[in-house]
Amino acid sequence: MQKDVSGAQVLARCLSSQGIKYFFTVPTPRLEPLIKALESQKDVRVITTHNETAAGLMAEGYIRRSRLQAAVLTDAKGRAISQICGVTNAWADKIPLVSLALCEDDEPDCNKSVERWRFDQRAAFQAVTSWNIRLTSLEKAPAQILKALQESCNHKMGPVHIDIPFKLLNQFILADSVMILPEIHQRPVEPVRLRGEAASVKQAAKLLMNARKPLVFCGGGVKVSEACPELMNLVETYKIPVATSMAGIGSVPISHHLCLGGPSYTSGEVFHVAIKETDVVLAIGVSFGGLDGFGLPPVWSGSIKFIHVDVDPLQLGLNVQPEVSIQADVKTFLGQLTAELMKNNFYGNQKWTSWGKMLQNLKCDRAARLDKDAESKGKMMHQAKLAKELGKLKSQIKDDPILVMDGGNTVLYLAMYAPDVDPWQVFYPFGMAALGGGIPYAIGIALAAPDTQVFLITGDGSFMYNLQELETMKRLNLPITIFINNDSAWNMIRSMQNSFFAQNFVGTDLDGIEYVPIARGFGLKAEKVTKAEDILPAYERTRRERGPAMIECITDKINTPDSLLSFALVEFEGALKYLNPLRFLHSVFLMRKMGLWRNIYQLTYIIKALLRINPRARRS
Ligand SMILES: Cc1ncc(C[n+]2csc(CCOP(=O)(O)OP(=O)(O)O)c2C)c(N)n1
Ligand SMILES: [Mg+2]
Repeated sequence: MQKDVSGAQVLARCLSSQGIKYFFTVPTPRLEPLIKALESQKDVRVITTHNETAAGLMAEGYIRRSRLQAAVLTDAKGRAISQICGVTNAWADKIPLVSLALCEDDEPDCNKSVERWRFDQRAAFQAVTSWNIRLTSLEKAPAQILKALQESCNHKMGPVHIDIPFKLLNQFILADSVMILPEIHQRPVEPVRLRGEAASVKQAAKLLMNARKPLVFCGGGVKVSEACPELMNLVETYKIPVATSMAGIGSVPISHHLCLGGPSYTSGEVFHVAIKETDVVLAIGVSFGGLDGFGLPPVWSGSIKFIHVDVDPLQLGLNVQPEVSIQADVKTFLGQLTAELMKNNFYGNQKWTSWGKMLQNLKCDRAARLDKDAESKGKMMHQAKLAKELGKLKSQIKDDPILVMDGGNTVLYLAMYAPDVDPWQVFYPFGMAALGGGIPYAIGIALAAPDTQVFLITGDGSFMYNLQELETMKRLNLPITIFINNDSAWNMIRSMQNSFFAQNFVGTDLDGIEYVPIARGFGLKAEKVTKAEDILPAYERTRRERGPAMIECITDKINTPDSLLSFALVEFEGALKYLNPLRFLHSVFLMRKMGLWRNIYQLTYIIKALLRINPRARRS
């Protein structure tokens, strides 16, 4: 009997029949049969890129927005390693990316001459995937692929890796000997509705009802669980102040009176005061990372009782030691909790209103100061002004553009000044906070939402990580506008050198780079602006026809977001107990260079947050 299907065809059919329709790759001769086979499948698109890291990030961006699974496909070894950066971002943010890479088997290897040791590729992916496998035979491949896809979308949700021995691609087998998987058109990423254990929910409700100053702290898990309405219902019914992690931004509108905003990096002292004074924190779908001060003293009060709810058991008890920990889907849990509170005829606590009011006053104080900063006049455009202007521009556009953020201070300024964003309209690699995802994310997201405009707002440093993909953007003619915040610096790092290292600037200036010719070199329309009022006309000129465009916005590198001082809090407070008094005096001596007022302002900020004192807020 004639063996009639190739390995490449078997694999392409399995993946496509299981709803994987987008593949992001860097082609190589060895991948050719698989790419050809994929392209012959119905509705499959293979997007070729210039770098495996970018390919991974594009696939991830596609999944983040479409909530459909997609794959990154690369050749082996160096090419596979290059995809790991994208896979790692997916792992940190629980994106069910399908990572595919060829691998060496005992095949004669074209790279053998340089292979001095056997590289265990699968092991390299192990740390950053929730599951991985090496295909063993074509007969078994369909079942193995199906298992991988199911593992990526279980309650833990995350990327999976499949190693494909190169020799399988060119083998032939009988079509009859391959299991035919039932055809599905798409593979949607859906939350797993896991119920919390009833006794623990009861315990959580009891703890919450007895709280003096409760706080809800929510993370990206709220969005993924589609639990924003339930969250809003809980905080509004019981008037509980709510803060979000960076990943949770948008779960509650920042302008809502009970919302304090993101963590300290974006909401400043209001967050510090809240996490020092609260006695019970209901932490939902959040993993307490470094950006959140780990949920631990000295940044958070040590006497907080935490109720921690997450669908992934590995997150529970990882940093904070919760009083009550519940493995559950956030939406399902919130339903259970509200039912339990109602069963107890609980309708809130009068004291919670004044607690919320005090925090709200702090928030308003800060908002007034931020507005003043944005209006401050200098020779160059203030970064706050740029962020505010871009927020305004975004809200003026009819079809609410999607916002992709990349950078350091650029992202902080945006989170502080941009208007409310829907959680599915804003994208950033929260878990790893890795620079450079902006351009690839924008591409993946634009492919997932072809009729929506995408705004990529990026720092100048971050823009340069993956700028080769401007070619991909142009080739696909995607409606992306890149706004570069050109402050000629790695400014988040430079700001630290400014504030804490006596302006000893080392390696953080990025002067003399002309971004407009770079973008035009790739065929993008591009303009440079130096004033906020020129942004809208430049945007309109570049948007006269479909396709990508870039607007380089020149800003003042001297500006520093005040909330960046939270870094100091995290680091200084942690270091205080080890502080050598002589070194401390030396630092004060060095700080004199920063100028008296700047010093006083920064010290007051730190002291206020440390001592939880804000007399103005307390007066109300
Ligand atoms: C991949 C990676 N490398 C380094 C860092 C550390 N880092 C955080 S912010 C920053 C500076 C970013 O500069 P830019 O993109 O110009 O944004 P800006 O801070 O100037 O707004 C750096 C180097 C990081 N987060 N990720
Ligand atoms: Mg910069």
